[in-house]
Amino acid sequence: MKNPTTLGEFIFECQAEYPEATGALTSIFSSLRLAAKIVHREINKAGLVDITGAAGEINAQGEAQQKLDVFANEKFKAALAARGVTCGIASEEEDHYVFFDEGHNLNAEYVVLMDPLDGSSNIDVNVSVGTIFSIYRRISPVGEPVTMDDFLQPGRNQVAAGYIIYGSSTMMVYTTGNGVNGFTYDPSVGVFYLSHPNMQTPTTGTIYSINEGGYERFPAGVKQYIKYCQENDPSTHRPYSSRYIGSLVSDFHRNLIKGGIYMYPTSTSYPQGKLRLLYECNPIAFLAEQAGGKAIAGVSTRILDIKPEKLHQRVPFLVGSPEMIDKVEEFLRVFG
Ligand code: P6P
Repeated sequence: MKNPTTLGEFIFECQAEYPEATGALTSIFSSLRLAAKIVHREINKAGLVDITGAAGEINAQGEAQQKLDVFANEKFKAALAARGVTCGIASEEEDHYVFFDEGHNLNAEYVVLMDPLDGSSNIDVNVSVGTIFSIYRRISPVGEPVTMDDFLQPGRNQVAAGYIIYGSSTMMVYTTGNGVNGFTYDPSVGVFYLSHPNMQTPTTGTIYSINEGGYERFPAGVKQYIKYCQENDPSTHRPYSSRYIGSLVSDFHRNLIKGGIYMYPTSTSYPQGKLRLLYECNPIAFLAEQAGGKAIAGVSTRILDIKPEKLHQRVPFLVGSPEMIDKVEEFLRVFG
């Protein structure tokens, strides 16, 4: 087999197709790649907390042990600030957006939104977690401080989006609007290799992912769809399989490859939904659509068309194989 393509080579080859490209996006991906390697290393020794010290304690080296989501946020923020191509970030770990006001970032044209470690509560039980990122061109004038409008853009404006999944292997999966590609990390050489070129999700599937413990609190249409998934009908390969890890990136990644649907609807506990529009739903929806899937918040409500109003806004989220999304949308249209 010829030498596998590395993430760096792939990004460089993609940039070469755009003579006008400045290399700024390439540099952002280089930052994300570096931070991903650092977080990968820290997560993979999390099981040794009693040696390295739990979050908030002083570890054997006399360093304050950070919660891993705080650690991840700091590493991604520092890596993005260091290259002079990002003028600001928004993060689940930051109440407000962060303006990179050092000189070399003032003329940067991109903003990055991220969930630095989604599902981090799963780390203590050794379940895979992920980093989710979303990249936009700023709309405020270059050279001036970023504004909230730079971050409150509809998801269809995204320049790029992706996730890093820290699972049985660490992978980066991303899109720049020309399909979805997956790269698997080889920690022995510190390189991400192209392992999943041009990822396309199956048009339908037999996996549904939802926290069924909330069943009584779901909208009627979601309840009806869950019952539909559970009915015995071999001609449509039902009953489907229920698979729910409790880690969005992991559930989405499995469904992206095998086909399936992930749902986090409104409920009495989360009347607006639980997941965050800007740095969870929009990037995952961009990936889903680029891989042939769909992502909606409800009937005739495409995630990528929602105009955000707040930085940490929550929305209902249904994402996955297009025929499965169409079916649950039909139930929502009929039953509400
Ligand atoms: P619940 C993790 O906290 C997360 O944001 C997603 O990664 C995951 O799919 C969901 O929430 C799990 O939420 O309410 O089912 O525990």
